[in-house]
Amino acid sequence: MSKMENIVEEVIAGNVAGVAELTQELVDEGAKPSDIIKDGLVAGMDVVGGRFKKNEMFVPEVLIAAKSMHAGMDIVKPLLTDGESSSVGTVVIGTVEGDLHDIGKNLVAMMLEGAGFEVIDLGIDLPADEFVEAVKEHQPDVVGISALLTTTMPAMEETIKTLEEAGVRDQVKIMVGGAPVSQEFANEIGADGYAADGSTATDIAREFVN
Ligand code: B1M
Repeated sequence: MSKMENIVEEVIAGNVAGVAELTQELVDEGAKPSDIIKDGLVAGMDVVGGRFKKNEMFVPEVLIAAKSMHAGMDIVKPLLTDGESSSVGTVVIGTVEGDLHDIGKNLVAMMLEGAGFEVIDLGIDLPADEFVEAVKEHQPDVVGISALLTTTMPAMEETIKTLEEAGVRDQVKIMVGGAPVSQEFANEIGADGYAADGSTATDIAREFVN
């Protein structure tokens, strides 16, 4: 097995020290940082995403896999040259106003990072205006909105309306998700996409930027 294939396996296993060590070895051997990201770290998280979707891996394992992926990213990111961006696109993500749930949203953010996106996580309990400010500041490709309460679902629609009123709605694709959210609801409020889990969220975000 090559060192690159080893990185994939160690990311899946969530071996933080192992991923860091292998990444450093590949760097020392002259491997391209962008190749290490694409063929090692992101490839590993792709497998993790697929297994999570099929219930073959669970939340704690995904979190530790993401941590190991970050250990490698920390080594290679500073080495990327100007023309060698690691980012396939930018996603601004957050949980709507009145809602404090962030475990699922964090997981989605990590999966997106694992897929090579730059993720700006705005946090929780976000007034619609904060999404608008973030779109103006970061010019993302995708805005991700999460809600876990039936009572905060209307804030998703409010957020989309506020983005429209601010004149920035058409600059971005909007993805919504969270346990009570459905494709039907996403259509109703004018979102561009709905994802039931982090792996689907990365697939949709990839479609958005391609
Ligand atoms: Co709350 N809570 N909670 N809670 N909580 C639920 C959601 C609830 C279903 C529990 C229940 O009653 N059975 C219920 C909601 C009922 C409803 O609205 N129909 C509920 C309630 C009522 C409340 C309070 C009102 C309780 C109270 O105080 N009386 C209160 C509200 C606080 C507030 O937000 N204002 C409250 C508080 C809390 C805690 C703070 C204690 C804690 C949150 C801690 C935190 O997030 N940091 C908490 C928790 C942990 C839960 C449960 C147990 C677990 C949620 C979770 O993290 N799931 C939850 C019951 C349950 O779901 N079994 C519950 C794991 C996570 C990986 O899944 O978040 O679904 P999930 O995310 C998934 C997908 O939904 C999707 O991908 C993720 C990964 O697969 N996804 C996206 C999520 N966001 C996405 C965004 C995307 C795409 C996909 O694109 C942008």
